[in-house]
Amino acid sequence: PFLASLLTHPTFIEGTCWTTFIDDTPELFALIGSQNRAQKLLAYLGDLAVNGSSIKGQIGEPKFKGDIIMPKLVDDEGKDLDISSPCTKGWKQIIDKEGPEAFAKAVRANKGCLLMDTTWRDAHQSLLATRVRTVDLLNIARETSYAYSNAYSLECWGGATFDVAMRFLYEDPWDRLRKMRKAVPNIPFQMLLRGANGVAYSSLPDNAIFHFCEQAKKNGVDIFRIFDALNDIDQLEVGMKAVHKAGGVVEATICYSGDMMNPKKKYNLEYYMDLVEKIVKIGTHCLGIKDMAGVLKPTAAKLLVGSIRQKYPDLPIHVHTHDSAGTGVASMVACAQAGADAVDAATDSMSGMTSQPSVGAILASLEGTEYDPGLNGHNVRALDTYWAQLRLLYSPFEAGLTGPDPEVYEHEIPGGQLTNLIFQASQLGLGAQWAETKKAYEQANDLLGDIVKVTPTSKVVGDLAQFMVSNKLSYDDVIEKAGELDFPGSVLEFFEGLMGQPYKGFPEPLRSKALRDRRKMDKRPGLYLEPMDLEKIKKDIKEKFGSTSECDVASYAMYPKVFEDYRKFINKYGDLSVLPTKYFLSRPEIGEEFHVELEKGKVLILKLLAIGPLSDQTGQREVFYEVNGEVRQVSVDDNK
Ligand code: 3PY
Ligand code: ZN
Repeated sequence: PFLASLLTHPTFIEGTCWTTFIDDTPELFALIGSQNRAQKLLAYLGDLAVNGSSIKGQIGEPKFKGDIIMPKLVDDEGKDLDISSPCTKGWKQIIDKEGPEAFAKAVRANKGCLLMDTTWRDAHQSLLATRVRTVDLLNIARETSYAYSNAYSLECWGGATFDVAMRFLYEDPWDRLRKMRKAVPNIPFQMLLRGANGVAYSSLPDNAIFHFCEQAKKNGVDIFRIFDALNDIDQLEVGMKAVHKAGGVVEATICYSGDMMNPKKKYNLEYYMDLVEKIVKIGTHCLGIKDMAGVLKPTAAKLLVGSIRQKYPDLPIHVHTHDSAGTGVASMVACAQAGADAVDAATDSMSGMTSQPSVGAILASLEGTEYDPGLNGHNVRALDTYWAQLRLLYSPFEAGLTGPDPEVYEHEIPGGQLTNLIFQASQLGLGAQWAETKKAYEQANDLLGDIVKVTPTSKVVGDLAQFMVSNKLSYDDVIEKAGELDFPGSVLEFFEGLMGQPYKGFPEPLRSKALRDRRKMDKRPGLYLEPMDLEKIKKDIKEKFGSTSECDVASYAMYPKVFEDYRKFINKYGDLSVLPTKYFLSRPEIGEEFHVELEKGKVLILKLLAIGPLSDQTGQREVFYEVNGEVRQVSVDDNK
């Protein structure tokens, strides 16, 4: 078709204006572009048809097979709502027009307890191994902009989504952010930033964190929940300063660990109040309380939030939890009653257990009280019908949880990590050792000095626990043999000080024995790390892959190898984010027709026609697809 278009093009026929032909006739070259893209897409679809899905972590086929039925929303009078364009009314207007301080003031002055919806980030991170794809967020974006127009924020970026987007979904996290932003212009976007670790697993040079936050703000993030996995204030401060500089809303956060009401435990009310004081001194627009494991019981929640509220009457408080033990709704209600301005919830069918408590349950609990979050319950429920279908579409990534687990009060495994560990255990055929792993996790935490456990320190504890189980090491064995053991890399990085300083110091002599002659940092790692040469990174990416942007530089700074692998994949298969999830995860039936919109107005109509026999000479099969009425063929290595 390209040649035909070229040969029949009037300018070509006339034989004039050759020098400007390329510039003046972009449509022909766009045609080559889209043919290229179609061919790359066929390479992926062909491979999927022959070899099945290669998406890491996928077990089996999606349980949802049909077409997704979209929800219908209503206005305040119960009439059908026109959602032909996104809603423009929301808390983001205040951030945009008046800035972060004014937003904080307005939130504080608001009567009810607002909600943050975590469905687009933590809920699927904690239930579906972070595998929800951009296309499925965009498909429900407009409805979300209406149903959650009065939400404090939509948590939709950061945490594990950044890494997983590139590593497992072959998507550009920045592209996701920009597309979501366009589709939801009214609700503040919130991201999770791991302090001086950015969205990575250990500290980066300060300039990389500042550069990352600048890009995140520019591309659509409004509110940054910044935590440090050890509650190390020096590490936290790096993230806070970077977000202040970028002009974002700073939500500096304390991580809640253990049981504040138990006098024998390490982290008590005084510890948390001291941390809050330090945070307030540095300067924050809002205070986050992050209960990553779901161990903040209602009584403790009331005391903690109540004490902070009393001492800092002007400081907005936003609480995060997981529903692992089943107490999430009760705890969030207790927080609202004690003076929290916002709490976290997830859409009903993506809530509960390792995820956030259910939005429907929280709305019902606060209905008719002064804490009512101000959302339209009908629309929130309608929106959930979409997610109920999506949950089944992503069933290959379920961890198989069956109910709440009050044992979390003992092992304190964060929600996101709990599903991950169960998932890994079952993939390795270690399902039977799961109980043992949980016990080992508790012991590993004790060995490391009862640290605050959240990414990346939770990974350190998890890695040590798995190391103990697979090498059959008891608590005492680790202490006795520390000088000879080959500890996991993350444990050594933690001991080196690459994740900051734990409260009350490192456990000795374990640290020194494990490190042997490795370095020891006793101040924040950023003081030891050389600044990253971001200009050189940019040049290198351009040389290797032909194009680059500041966002690419930020991706590379966080995950150099993951970024490079992602770009190589894209060069081979193109941008797969446009492929509907059903066909990303499983092959169509023979004769089944489906559509892929490569870009606005450029739709491919595809049909799998046949999969040829295996060739003994090449080890390949020919796969035949109909693409917009033409038969196309791809040769695929049969790897089965
Ligand atoms: C993350 O850092 O990804 C988390 O979700 C921590 O809770
Ligand atoms: Zn969380």
